Amino acid sequence: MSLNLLRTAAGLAVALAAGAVQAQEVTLRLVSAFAENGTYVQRLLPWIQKVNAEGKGTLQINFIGGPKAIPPFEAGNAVKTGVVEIAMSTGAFYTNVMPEADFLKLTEITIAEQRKNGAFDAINKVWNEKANMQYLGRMVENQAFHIYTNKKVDKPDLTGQKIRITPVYREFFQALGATVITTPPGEVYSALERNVVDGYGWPIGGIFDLNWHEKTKFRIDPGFYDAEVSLVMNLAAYKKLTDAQRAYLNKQVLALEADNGFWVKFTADETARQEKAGIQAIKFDAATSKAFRDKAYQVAWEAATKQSPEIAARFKPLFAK
Ligand code: 173
Repeated sequence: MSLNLLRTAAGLAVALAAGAVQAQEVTLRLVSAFAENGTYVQRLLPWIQKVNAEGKGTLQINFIGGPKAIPPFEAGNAVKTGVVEIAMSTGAFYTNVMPEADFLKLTEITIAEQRKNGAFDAINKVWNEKANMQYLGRMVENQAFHIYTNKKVDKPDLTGQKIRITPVYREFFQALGATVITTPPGEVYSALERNVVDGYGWPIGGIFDLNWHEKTKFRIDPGFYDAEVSLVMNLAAYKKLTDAQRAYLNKQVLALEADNGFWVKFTADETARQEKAGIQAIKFDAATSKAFRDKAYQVAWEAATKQSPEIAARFKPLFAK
């Protein structure tokens, strides 16, 4: 072979290799069901940056936006149908895809433990079969839900109160006597401002994201359930990834979960910040607090069992402490 021919052959080989590398890079679109300026997205964006920096030639994530891109209660459907590949959302926002999605609020163990005890696989079996989704991992935990209200109570009784909800709180708040109104987070501020509601359900963290503290007088303790915000992916798109791409994505999701200790400190920080903002904590005695929490779980598991007896029975022992 002449030197020139050798050079051409070598050049061709390099070009082919580069082409092959490019063919192995996939870009996944990701939408958030939560506000872009909120804590969840603010933790997600640096993760996406890291995924993209370390994933050149393998996998890239294109963040397409929050509720302005796709309404929060539609993000699940967008993943199911493949309009986007990945959503950061919570089960309560895609009960229109499958009612069981909301059961994830009932986990009493960490996502790390769920991966060990079989809960994670059990979740994925249902998500694969019923929603055409892969449940990639959970990025929010250790965030109990609370009742925030402008009407003071001295016992766990919401009679006469109108409370903003999502499916998370429906049965429990109704059992406490409340009238409930479902809205996405983006409508809570104006509902408070216009006295359409007296209060709302939300986790311990995040009420400052959309300025709700300006319209909030009381928080009822204790908290109940655990706010679940997760990454879910269109199953066909997940299966279409190469083994290397799938392994890379799962590795990065595990790294994200490994940082979930953040939420423990966030609970303490946000509790203090609420107090500073003048939000008064309403507390009950120990027996009443226990009965309140027990009732929250009892009512929700009853509703889950009624909704989907077989799946509720499968999840319950795996979600328990
Ligand atoms: O209150 C809500 O909108 C809700 O259901 C939720 C779920 C997880 C995290 C934050 C809020």
